[in-house]
Amino acid sequence: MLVPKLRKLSRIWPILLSIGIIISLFIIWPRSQPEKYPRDDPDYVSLRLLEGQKSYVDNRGIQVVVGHYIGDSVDTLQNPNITEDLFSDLINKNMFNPRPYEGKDGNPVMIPPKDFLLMKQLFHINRFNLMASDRIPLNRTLPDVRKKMCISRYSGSKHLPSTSVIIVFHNEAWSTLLRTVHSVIGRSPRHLLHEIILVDDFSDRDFLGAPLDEYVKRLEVPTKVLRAEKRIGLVNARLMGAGDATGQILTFLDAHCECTVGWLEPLLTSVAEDRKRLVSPVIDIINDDTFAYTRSFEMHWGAFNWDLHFRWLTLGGSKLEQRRGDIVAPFKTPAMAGGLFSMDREYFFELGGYDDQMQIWGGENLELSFRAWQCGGSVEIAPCSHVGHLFRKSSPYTFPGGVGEILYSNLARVALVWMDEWAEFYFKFNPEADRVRDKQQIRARLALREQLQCKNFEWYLDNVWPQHFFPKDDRFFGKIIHSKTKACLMRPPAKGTYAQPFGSAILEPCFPTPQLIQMFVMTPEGVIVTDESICLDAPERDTHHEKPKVRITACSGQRRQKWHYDIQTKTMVHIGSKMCLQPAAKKEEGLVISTCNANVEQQWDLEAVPWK
Ligand code: UD2
Ligand code: MN
Repeated sequence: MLVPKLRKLSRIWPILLSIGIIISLFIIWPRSQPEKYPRDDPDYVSLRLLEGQKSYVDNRGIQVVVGHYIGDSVDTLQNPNITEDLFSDLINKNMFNPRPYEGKDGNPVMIPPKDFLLMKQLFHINRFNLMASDRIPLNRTLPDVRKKMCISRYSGSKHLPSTSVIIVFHNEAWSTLLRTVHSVIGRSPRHLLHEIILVDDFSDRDFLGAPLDEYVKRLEVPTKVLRAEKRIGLVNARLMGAGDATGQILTFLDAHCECTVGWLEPLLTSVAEDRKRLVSPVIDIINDDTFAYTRSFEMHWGAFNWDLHFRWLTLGGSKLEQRRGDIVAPFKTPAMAGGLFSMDREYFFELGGYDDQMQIWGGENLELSFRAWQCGGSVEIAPCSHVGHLFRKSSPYTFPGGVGEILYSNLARVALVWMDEWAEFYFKFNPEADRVRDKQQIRARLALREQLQCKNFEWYLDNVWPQHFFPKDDRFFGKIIHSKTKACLMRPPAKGTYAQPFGSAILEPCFPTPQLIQMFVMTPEGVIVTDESICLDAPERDTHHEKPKVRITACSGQRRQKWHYDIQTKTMVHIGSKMCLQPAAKKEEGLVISTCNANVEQQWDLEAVPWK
């Protein structure tokens, strides 16, 4: 009975298989294509790579803003390909199985089509391609991505203080965790490594227990594993590591990084020159799908948006001019991404360590950045130091108590302790944070601020981030309303999951309660800016169009983004072209500038909205 059936099958299975392969190739092949490695243009950033992450790229492709999106926690039922049993079986297995040349020089890993199903199932565990990671040796080679000048600049760094490297982790994969460790050992001068401290934040994977303890004993740099007795979150795990460390400098890394040659010397040099500096490397991108290594922009600094989410912004205008002379010198940044930095150990504690009331994930990077700046320290990026980090689209682990509750509580603490009037702005437009505001016990942190005699947030904005796009008493904040139609100027709404706030400026009916997407700041310099550092922009000369289009794009500081509001005529004059803002003939075409004519079409009302 079975035999003829099998025979029949044996005739059609090659056909089925080839169809399967062809379909899979179509789905997966384009994603596994090697990224064009930017050898020629050192400041090229692979925009395609960033696409899946929260990334905003303006039409000229200069500005890239990457943020982290937190997804839900591990939920096996969401993935139809995987059963509870299979999942619990898979997560405890260490399937590390390196092949000598896989991922070499930071190249992408190619998974053979026969493994695609398992690959997808494994992806779910850590929210990155675990199968790819498990095929790459722990000591894979990476390109030297530094500018040439960096090599001579740091060649004399023999007498630097040494560092304790602290890596905290919760349920990290074996291959990514140990590739981090081996890249530290393999690419740092031995005498600069005091020790490596791994802090296990209550992981439950078998292989992260005794096998890890055994493994680290064999390493040539003293390495220990500290273990939390309950889930304590990354802030308390880092505090645990820092408390145990004995090196003069602390260097923190996430548990899925790869350091490139020469990464450590610039960080230690900068801290050695001034013990009150917190110094981050340039964070390159390890692709979550292929593990390809891509060099990232050096000319980005860190800041944050109106929702207090960390953002990379392009270093523009005068800031860039100042750097012309010495493009590899470390530069000051308003905030750091959080995971990768060096600082003096004693200064870390003098400055108040971390806010130990912050749970699990989020907020600590801004808290530490504000505290450093406001209390007499500084935050820098050393462009000669490059470390790769595996950016994921969602978080793989649980957030006990709920993602929202945890993240908003952490951010509420940041705002309440450090941001003065701007805390009110944050709470006003972030009801989720407002809801947890009163639960925060912050007395100890306010006492710290007092004791360290820290400066206020206005000082921070004025001096550390003068290009900021937050409201302030010297500028307009509110709605820009078309007088005739009573419609509100609005930035283009986000399309799908990943916001793309560039495009045409549009006019829509005003929301009854003020919403951030209809709020604009107009600075004394005449820049009309909104959240995410995007500006109202029009060409100074456009010989092709009688009524050139007005766009919303990355702020550039250029004259094409300067406006003047005439209270008498109620017109919004574009300074570069001397033309006036008005709606386009067709609504879907948004806004244009046109010869000023005192027509009611060109009249606008600026309706201030109280923000504090
Ligand atoms: C970024 C930072 C990260 C941290 C975070 C905000 C970079 C590259 N990464 O998010 O360091 O500042 O923003 O909080 O700048 N972990 C624990 N216990 C937990 C949760 C996480 O030990 O309960 C570990 C985790 O295993 C990892 C590190 O903390 O090694 C950072 O977590 P992440 O990689 O999920 O954060 P990431 O890179 O999205
Ligand atoms: Mn990370």
